Amino acid sequence: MSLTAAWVAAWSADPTRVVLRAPAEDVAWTAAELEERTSTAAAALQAGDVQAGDRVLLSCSPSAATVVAYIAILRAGAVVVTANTGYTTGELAHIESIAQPTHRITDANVDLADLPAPLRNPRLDTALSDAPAMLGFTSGTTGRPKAAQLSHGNLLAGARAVVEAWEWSGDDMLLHALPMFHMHGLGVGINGSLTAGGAMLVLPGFDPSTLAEHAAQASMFFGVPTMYSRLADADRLDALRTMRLIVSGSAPLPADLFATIAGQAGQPPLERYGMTETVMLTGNPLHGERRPGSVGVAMPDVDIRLGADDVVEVRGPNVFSGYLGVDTGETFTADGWFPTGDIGRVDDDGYWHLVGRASELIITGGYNVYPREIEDVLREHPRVHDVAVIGRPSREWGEEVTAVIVGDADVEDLRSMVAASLAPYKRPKDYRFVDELPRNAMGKVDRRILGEQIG
Ligand code: MLC
Ligand code: AMP
Repeated sequence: MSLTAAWVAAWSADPTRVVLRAPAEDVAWTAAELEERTSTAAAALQAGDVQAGDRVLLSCSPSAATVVAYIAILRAGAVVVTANTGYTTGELAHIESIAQPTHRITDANVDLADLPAPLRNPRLDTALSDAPAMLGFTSGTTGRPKAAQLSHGNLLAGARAVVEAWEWSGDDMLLHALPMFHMHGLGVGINGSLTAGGAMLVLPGFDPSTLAEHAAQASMFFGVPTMYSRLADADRLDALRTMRLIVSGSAPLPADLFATIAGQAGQPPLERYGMTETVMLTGNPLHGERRPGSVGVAMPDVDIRLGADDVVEVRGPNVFSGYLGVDTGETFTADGWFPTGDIGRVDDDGYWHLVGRASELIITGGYNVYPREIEDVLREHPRVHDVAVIGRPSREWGEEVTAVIVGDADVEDLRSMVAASLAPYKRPKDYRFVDELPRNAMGKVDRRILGEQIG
């Protein structure tokens, strides 16, 4: 079954229910209206020569129009290629060179007004379960993004798992304040809500006071730890008290922040763990103990084990089929499991804990950054002789991107070089200068010692 056939079935079960609210756009659409708008939009895409299997770049800010465009691409049988709206021209060009999209939807044309009149007899919701639905970009160890291929079946399995685990129903209203180009906002937020037959209230971005203003209408909120930390700083966590469920993910939730949320929001947050390649993998229980510092237990239908070097390995209907253009032998183990790159352990009660990462990945505010990509840009400066980019602990961002330079380049020069080629969240928040970088016997920079040295 296609993901969208499941959504159409959920809409037809209760067509008069309001399922999409977007106060900033004055939107309050029933299931029947959302069905009608997305089928018209899908038929217009087909009239605009979007064929089944074509790739459509979707790089838009959160809005009701973005939700419609996303659903329409899938209903038309095309593949959604997600891209951060903050990417520079160079970053976007790299993504396009891999994904080769035939069409592009950005904030400038998200209303789809430039398309021809909708086809009269569109072919909608006919994709098979193993047909590709999404290319999600994720930074590879080389530092340049790779395209993870997810099928309708993968996304549907991922959505059904969270619907079951969190007892998500048609009575729920999700307060959606996440970006709509990542697994958290799309695969969990939008796909989960549509699969459950529930409703969403979409905000154009995250801001503590706007969130607090709309919280009373909603039963669920999903955020990255930075969002909870900002709500705490703004003294607005208590707005979440009326919610049935508050979930944190995409980055580690520090135990002290867990305790602050539990106290001020009147309920412990449910921390869960996922990836672009796999949708959701584990989560703390809906009923039962939510353990600070733990990502909980396996999601329904997900198998999880510890592989070589304590890397977490997973398997299940939610797990992607591979990266575009990369041999699956390089991506999966010989017996078909996906090594996540996260180092884990299981405690005596079967709760999983993530204790590190096999790669040098930095997670800042829920976004992934690979040091190599930034180092490559900084190295271009003639007065940078050597450079290492590391993540330093940060209360606000979890980890803060920091460039450590050997050389005497001007910091403003470096900032403008970086701004010309990298999205804002990747740009170092701090530049430090040292005489030499600590290296191990293999000549590799020892990032742990470097972190200790610069404090
Ligand atoms: C914004 N900035 C960041 C940043 N976000 N810097 C580092 N890390 C980030 N995450 C920059 C801005 O460009 C700006 O730079 C400055 O920091 C302050 O901006 P802001 O306006 O205060 O930021 P804001 O737009 O409010 O964004 C903060 C945020 C956002 C937390 C709302 O980062 C966010 O939405 N994060 C969620 C990411 C996410 O969805 N991850 C899921 C991945 S899926 P300057 O220089 O202009 O001042 C995944 C799987 C799973 O991981 O398990 O879910
Ligand atoms: P992405 O490639 O953006 O999908 O990011 C996936 C990565 O985010 C995972 O491999 C983990 O390293 C990290 N991650 C997601 N959820 C959590 C969590 N709850 N705790 C710690 N790390 C997490």
